[in-house]
Amino acid sequence: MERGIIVRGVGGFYDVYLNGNVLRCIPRGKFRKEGITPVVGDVVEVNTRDAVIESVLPRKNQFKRPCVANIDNLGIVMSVKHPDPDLLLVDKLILAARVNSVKPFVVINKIDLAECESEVKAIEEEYRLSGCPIFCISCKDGTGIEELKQGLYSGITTFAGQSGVGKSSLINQLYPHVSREVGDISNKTKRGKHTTRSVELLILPDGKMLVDTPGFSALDVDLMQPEEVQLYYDEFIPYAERCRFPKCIHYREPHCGVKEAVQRGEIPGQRYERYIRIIEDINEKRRERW
Ligand SMILES: Nc1nc2c(ncn2[C@@H]2O[C@H](COP(=O)(O)OP(=O)(O)OP(=O)(O)O)[C@@H](O)[C@H]2O)c(=O)[nH]1
Ligand SMILES: [Zn+2]
Repeated sequence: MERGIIVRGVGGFYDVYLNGNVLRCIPRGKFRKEGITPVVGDVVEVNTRDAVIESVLPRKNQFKRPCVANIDNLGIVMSVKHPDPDLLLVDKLILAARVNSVKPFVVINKIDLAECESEVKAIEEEYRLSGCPIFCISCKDGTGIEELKQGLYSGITTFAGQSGVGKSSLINQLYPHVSREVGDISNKTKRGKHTTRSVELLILPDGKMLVDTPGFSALDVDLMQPEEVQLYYDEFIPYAERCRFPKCIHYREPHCGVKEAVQRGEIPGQRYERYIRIIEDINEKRRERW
């Protein structure tokens, strides 16, 4: 029995990556009765003699679109411009990642379009204390791609972000072996983007893995408790102990160490303001539900 990872499903078969090779396997018959459906990213035990998947190990996390399990890292991609960065979405994706035990990192793409260095610096500054590694790249001229490759954590990485920021371009840069579809939005829709191709794990030469289809949902954030959100903001940690109230969520409470740090400019003000927006959005959604 050997342990491997499912990298793709092909009409009832599963390709399992084990010992540096890919073996096409069939799932054990009893899976269907037991209601077990293996998915891409699953860690499985394989009887290599018969190429049969004997068991699926418990999942660390699982996502629907694309349907993958056991994501380790999330690359949150934005572009300097075209489109302008949606920092609220970036913040929500950081949260959604951390809630699901996924390590987030930030990718600022299209730096070739920046008119001056300070344009990129200003975006970087927003996330400097967030605990997320930051990579500044251009998929157009290749700047920063090598650093990103080196800096990629081990395990399975997926990319998410607004439409048009360059997620597919980045996957092509990191895994140039197969050409994938990159283009303007209208072109992709015309050809029925992502409807025919199912999700796959791409194995990089050093064994790190990429999900070939971008996507990750920030929706989970709406279901969080407002008190819980602050736990995922690394920038609050050094100041929260100065709050007068032990349950301070750094919102309307007086004598708040975090708000004082924002006022002194020690925590990026806009990142804090977006935190408040997230709290208020959650409160709003809760009111709608009750
Ligand atoms: N100038 C510039 N353009 C880029 C860069 N990276 C990607 N693009 C262009 O941006 C457009 C969108 O790129 P995609 O890779 O399709 O973006 P995406 O995030 O996968 O988009 P969706 O599939 O809609 O989510 C394409 O026209 C790319 O050629 C870059 O670094 N610089
Ligand atoms: Zn506080």
